Amino acid sequence: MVQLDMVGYTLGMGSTDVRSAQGPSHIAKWLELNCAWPIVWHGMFGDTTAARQMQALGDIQDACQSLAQVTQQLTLSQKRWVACGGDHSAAIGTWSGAASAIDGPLGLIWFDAHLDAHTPETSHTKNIHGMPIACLLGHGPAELTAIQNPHPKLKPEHIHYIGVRDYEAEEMDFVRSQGVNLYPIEAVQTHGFSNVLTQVCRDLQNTTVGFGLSFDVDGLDPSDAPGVATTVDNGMRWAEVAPAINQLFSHPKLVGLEIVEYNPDLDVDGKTLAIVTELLGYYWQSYHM
Ligand SMILES: [Mn+2]
Repeated sequence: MVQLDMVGYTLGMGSTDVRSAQGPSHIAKWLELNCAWPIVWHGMFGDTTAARQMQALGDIQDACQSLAQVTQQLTLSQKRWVACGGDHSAAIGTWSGAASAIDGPLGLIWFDAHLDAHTPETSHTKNIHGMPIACLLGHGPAELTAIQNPHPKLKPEHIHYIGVRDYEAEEMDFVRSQGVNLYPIEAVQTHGFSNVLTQVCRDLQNTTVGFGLSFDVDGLDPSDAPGVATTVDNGMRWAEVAPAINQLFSHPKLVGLEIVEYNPDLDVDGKTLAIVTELLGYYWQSYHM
């Protein structure tokens, strides 16, 4: 039986609410008790010091560096993996590692209510979980843009946002000036999540050698996924998202999955954990198709 290769990012200090750091341990415990798949955890990286905002830079750099080494190694071994946060600053490590492992452009589907495209200069909160896209494009502190190598890890045309509905003008200006692909929530609701994802896949299929999915739980509607610190109303509904993502997982160019911002303390009746574990189930099953 093919094993599920996982790595944890136990760090929430990139956010105002640090408790997403507990996400990986809750997910690991649930999997241990409830499923029979062989699962290998390739480390849990992150510190629990009190450092916040830009003072957390060194700790986030260290955790992202460790995370990047794992995703790079697994990608080089042609293994699919899951990186599990933690807050969305994880993405700097996850995708720096994946990009360093593949020979050619990496694509990224960014499922999120937010753009996460601030630099320290434009950020209102100075929270690093609002900066990963800028960092991956090569904009931001060298500690975070030079993980694995000093080059930008992604090109704007290979990033596809889906479901964005909460952002500051500075990051929208940045994203637009860079030419990142953007499907705001209105577009998703007009065309349907499945059609949007099909369109994105077709594009990534033609323009990249591999691509990943960064799944921020807050992309979903809070009625489905209340267990996140930064809930935003009018999100995508899980019932519509689940079948389309399940189908995405069978795509041969998919290199890895990242799940971030799950905050166990804020969950209601285990609803969010149920979605996260259902997502993992689809992912694992896709290996056997
Ligand atoms: Mn995010």
